[in-house]
Amino acid sequence: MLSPTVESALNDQISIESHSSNAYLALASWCETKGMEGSAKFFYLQSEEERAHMLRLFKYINDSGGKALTPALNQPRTDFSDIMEVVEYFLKGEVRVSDGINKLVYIATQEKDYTTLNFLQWYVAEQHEEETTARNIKDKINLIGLEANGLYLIDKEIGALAAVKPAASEPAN
Ligand code: OFO
Repeated sequence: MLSPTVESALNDQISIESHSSNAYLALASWCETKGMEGSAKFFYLQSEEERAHMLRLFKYINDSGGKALTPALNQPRTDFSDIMEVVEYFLKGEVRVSDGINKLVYIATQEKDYTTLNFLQWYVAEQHEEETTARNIKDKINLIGLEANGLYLIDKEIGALAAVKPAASEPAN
């Protein structure tokens, strides 16, 4: 059984994951309209992943006797000057998600809710992975540069990341 405090914090995280899914859809669209197909594929997949993370929270709250709330959608940012700005926005988004997860872990600890703490471990590991991915892409862009054939190579690199990503799956529990 969830305490009202934990339930409300979990619902806050639903909003964050939902906003990320929406924001990454906008990034995918920006990339696609700039002819960066590899990067578009990567962000479409990221968007799906964030939705899967949101659904995992839905299931957990409802299975634990609470009520998952469908969040309102905010208009995400749609304009960027270049791919570096897109990736920086992506990294910022992941840091925001991590902050939300850390806050949740803190609240679950305060509430002595060890089941929720255990549930959150998957998110803690996932966020570490996602922040690393975003930082690695940023490093690669710095290395390659945005001039001459740089954009082509960057798009290939980001597209290659999409190729090794497992398809986002529905939550198992
Ligand atoms: Fe769900 O925010 Fe990243 O992975």
